[in-house]
Amino acid sequence: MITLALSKGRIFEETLPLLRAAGIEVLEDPDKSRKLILATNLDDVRVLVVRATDVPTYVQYGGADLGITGKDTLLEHGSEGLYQPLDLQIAKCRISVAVRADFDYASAVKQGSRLKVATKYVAIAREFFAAKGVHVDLIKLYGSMELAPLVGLSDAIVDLVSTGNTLKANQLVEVEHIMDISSRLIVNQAALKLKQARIRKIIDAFAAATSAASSANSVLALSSRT
Ligand code: PRT
Ligand code: MG
Repeated sequence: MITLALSKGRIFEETLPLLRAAGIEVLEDPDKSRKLILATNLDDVRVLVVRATDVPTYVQYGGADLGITGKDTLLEHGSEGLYQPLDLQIAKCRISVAVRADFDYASAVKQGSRLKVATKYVAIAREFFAAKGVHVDLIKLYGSMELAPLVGLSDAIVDLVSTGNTLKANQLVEVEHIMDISSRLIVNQAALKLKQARIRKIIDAFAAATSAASSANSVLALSSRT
C-alpha cells in the first residue's frame, strides 16, 4: 500500500492533475466526504486528508509514505527524515513582511528599535530578521495574521501573499519579500527504500507532469507577449 498525505484546499486541487498524470484518480471529494482516508482507482494507493501543517509530521513518522506540502510549512517544521525529490511548482506564493500603511518601517528598522512581529512562521521570521541584524519580539499566531497590526498587537506581520488582496483589504503594505514559496513532494526515507519501485514510478510521473506544465506555461507566456 502507498499512502499519500494531502491537505484540503488549494494543495489538494492543484495536486489532482499531477495524480491524474500518474494514473491516480481520487474517488471522493474531501470537501463533501467526512472520510479522512480516501480511496483511489488503484487498490494499492490511498490518500490521507490532514491539516496542511501536519503533512510533514505524517510523512516523517511514516504515517504516510509521501506528502505534498508548502516550502513555508517544511521550513517551519524542519526536514529531518524527509527526502524532497521535487518542487511541484504548485500553490505558489511568497512570504513577506507587511505593516500598516502609516507605519514607518524603514526608520523602525534603521533605528535599531525592537520590532514586534506577529506570525505563524516564527522560525522563518527569526532567521530573516537575525540576518538583517534587526531585533524582534515574535508573537506566534495560528491564522488571520493581518489583524495583528490593526489592533496594535504587532508592528509587522510575516505572512504568505499571493494576489495581495488580503493585505490591501486590511490597509497593509508589503515592505519586504522574504522568499518565493511553492509546494514540494516529500517522501519518507525508509519508505523510499522499502517500496522503491512503486514510489519511484510516482515521483517520475509527477516530475514529467510538472515539467510538462511548466513548458506549457512558458509557451503561454511567450504567446501573450506577441
Ligand atoms: O487553512 P488551515 O489552517 O487548515 O491551513 P493552512 O492555512 O496552512 O492551509 P492552506 O490550504 O490555506 O495553505 C496551504 C499552503 O498553500 C500554504 O502552506 C502555502 O504553501 C500555500 N499557499 C499559496 C497559500 C497561499 N498561496 C495563500 N495566499 N497559503 C495561504 N494563503 C493565504 C495567506 O496566508 C493570506 O491570508 O491567503 C491570504 C493571502 O492571499 P492573497 O491572494 O489575498 O494575497
Ligand atoms: Mg488557510
